[in-house]
Amino acid sequence: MITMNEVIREGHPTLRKKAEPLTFPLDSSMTELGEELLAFLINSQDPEIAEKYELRPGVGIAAPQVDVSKRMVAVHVPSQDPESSDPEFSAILVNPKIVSHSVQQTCLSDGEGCLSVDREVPGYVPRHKRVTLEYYELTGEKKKVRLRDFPAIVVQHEIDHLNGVMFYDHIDPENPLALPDNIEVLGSEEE
Ligand code: 4LI
Ligand code: NI
Repeated sequence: MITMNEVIREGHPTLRKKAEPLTFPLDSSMTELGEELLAFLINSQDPEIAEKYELRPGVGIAAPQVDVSKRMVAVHVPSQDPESSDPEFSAILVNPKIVSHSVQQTCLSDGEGCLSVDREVPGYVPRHKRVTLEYYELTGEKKKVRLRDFPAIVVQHEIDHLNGVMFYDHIDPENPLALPDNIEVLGSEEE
């Protein structure tokens, strides 16, 4: 089982490397890793399990965050509708690639967090509001999906990890709360 002990933190050189593409068929160590990454997210979102194992909640994790420099990520975004138990988007993505995206940008009103960053970094992280994503499942099946808003943000954050990019690289160092043109702030209903 993956716990926070397996998650490397900022300063570790693997987080700044470009991860290697995977080839199919995957070997069993890589399918197991994919399944473990997704299980980590599901566990981290369960209040009892998270408390017991001291897991920090997350909706996305990339293989480089457990020091495996391969192009694999897991995403598990729960439904916004508490009535529904189906997640909004849940997948293990192998060799994911954004093939097109909106001009419109979005960002989280409260900023982004990362399992590899043990501090709060204030500031808006501009992301594409809509993305078309191509990836492979663990079986080698090719998929193409369109995502928007929070799931799209999460996928962009995780693909950044495959390229050695951290979320705060995107924050304007002069004015962290500056909003670029054509951006929609997501999350807070206030203002
Ligand atoms: C408990 C159970 C407030 C602060 C609001 C928590 C189940 C921040 C937001 C969760 C913030 C779940 C999240 C991400 C932010 C903040 C990630 C809570 C887990 C909200 C996911 C990858 C950025 C993703 C919205 C510094 C570990 N996740 N919140 N950012 N949730 N979560 N990111 N931002 N401010 N990070 O962190 O998984 S993309 Cl689901
Ligand atoms: Ni991260």
